[in-house]
Amino acid sequence: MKKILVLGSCGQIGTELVLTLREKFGSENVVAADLKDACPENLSNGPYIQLDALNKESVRSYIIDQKFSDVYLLAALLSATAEKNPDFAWKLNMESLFIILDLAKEGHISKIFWPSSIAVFGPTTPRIKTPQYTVMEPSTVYGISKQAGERWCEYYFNKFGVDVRSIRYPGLISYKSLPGGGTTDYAVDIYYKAKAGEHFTCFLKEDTALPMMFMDDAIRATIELMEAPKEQVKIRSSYNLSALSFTPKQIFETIKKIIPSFSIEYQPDFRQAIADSWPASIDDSYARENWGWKESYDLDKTTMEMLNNL
Ligand code: NAD
Ligand code: AKB
Repeated sequence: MKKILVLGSCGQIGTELVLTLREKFGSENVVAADLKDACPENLSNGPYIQLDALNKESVRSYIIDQKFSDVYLLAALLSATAEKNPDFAWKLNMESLFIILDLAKEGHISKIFWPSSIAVFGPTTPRIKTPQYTVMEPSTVYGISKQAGERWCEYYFNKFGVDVRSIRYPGLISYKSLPGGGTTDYAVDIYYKAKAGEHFTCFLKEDTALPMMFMDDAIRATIELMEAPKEQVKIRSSYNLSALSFTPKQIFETIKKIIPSFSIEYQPDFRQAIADSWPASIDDSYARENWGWKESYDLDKTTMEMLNNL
């Protein structure tokens, strides 16, 4: 029987991942863990523990004691927040990963999921249909930490046989939990404003295309990758994964078809430079070929889900 720990469980991805894993593997077998002292209401259908991913002794003793088979490590600072606190972003994003990789190397964990991001790419990367293997010169501290993390994951797999699996998520769109300080957050905020009948001020220019994905697709991809037979997981750095690519103007027009009075203005801030350094679209043919990935939400379907559920 699986026993799963989701560390960094109270954020945008963790909230939905924990709920889906609990449906699949049983609530009592999926422990949510986060810095937050109290379990949020929406995760109260199963076990919760306050755990600091940087507290090496606590994380080690808890994982060794509880004998987890799978660990999903989600604690991190995202792109926009990381630029404001680069030293701490590097510390959190790297040290938490080493604690978990070392536990797996010592045989205390069977399988790790660690998310990477389209932020591993940089201004010198081909922007359209960015290939799996290409120039990678990230210009943000977040992207540098994700690229280094990918290299270490592959190293631990090759040298020590650690079964670590990873996806380069695009920007994720969801309604159950707010995003945590990224450059793609505008594509969630815009739905909140539209639904509230308010004007939206976008922090990116109208023609800035970025890769995106609805959360249900991202959660399904994550679990499909984790459940894939080991021999099908041929990439141990991180898989490119794609579903949508759109600009602020395109998402606005999709919403306006449903809410004709919705209005927008564009006031780019420091996040514009981050977005400009990232791909506009992603080639994810390895994920499709290796473990059968296929998205099911396009932009119109995503918009319907967001507006119906917010
Ligand atoms: P988030 O900011 O919404 O959530 C992160 C969670 O980690 C929060 O609940 C926070 O309290 C917790 N946390 C922070 N420091 C911690 C610590 N020291 N110990 C324990 N918990 C801690 O982030 P998210 O959007 O859910 O992202 C999760 C992972 O996925 C991150 O690694 C992120 O880089 C990656 N990712 C996210 C996206 C996206 O669009 N959401 C895209 C690409 C990659
Ligand atoms: C961010 O914008 O920082 C994240 C990501 C794409 O990694 N959503």
